[in-house]
Amino acid sequence: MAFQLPALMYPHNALEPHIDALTMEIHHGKHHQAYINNLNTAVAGTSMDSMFVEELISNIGSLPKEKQMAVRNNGGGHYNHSFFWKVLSPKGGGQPAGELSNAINSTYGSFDEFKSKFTTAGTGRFGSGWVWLVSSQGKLTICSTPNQDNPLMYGLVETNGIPLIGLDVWEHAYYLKYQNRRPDYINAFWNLVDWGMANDYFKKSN
Ligand code: MN3
Repeated sequence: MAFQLPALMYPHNALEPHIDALTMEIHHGKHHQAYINNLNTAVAGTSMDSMFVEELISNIGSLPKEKQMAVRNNGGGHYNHSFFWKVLSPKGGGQPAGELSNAINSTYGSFDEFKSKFTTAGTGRFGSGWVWLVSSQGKLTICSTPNQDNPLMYGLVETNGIPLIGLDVWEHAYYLKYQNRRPDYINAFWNLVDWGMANDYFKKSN
């Protein structure tokens, strides 16, 4: 069974004005689809094509050597974008509640301080990559990964754990609306974060 593009749970224009409809259309329909096409080409005719993408990218070291880079880049791209579409919500924004709110406050002092550290990690990522809030047995960490790497890639990245939120800071994620102004894009992102989902992931990670 080949990997398939997941449908968005909202229309392309639902995240306006923070993320514009054309960016969503191209990002989901072209960029994400391209990672899936390349992943399918890489795993065609192998047992990898019946695995869950999470399973694939968590075990890259055990895959055939000649497939590892293609799975890292394209399996990573597929997982990261599938996750990202769920982090974003037209009803998002505000602040986390419940256990996650308590954990953010005790780890970072306040929600504003957390936002500031996450923003710094995003603006500081040189070139293309992602910034994440990760839980490892309830311990929160902000980390950033290059290219399509992510915290599930055991053995390949510095910080491992369960992603609670993730932000794509590749230029293709924001260039049409924000051009070179990555900090403005990150600032707008806070209006879209689905903290309810992040809190659910956090509870499952403990
Ligand atoms: Mn992207």
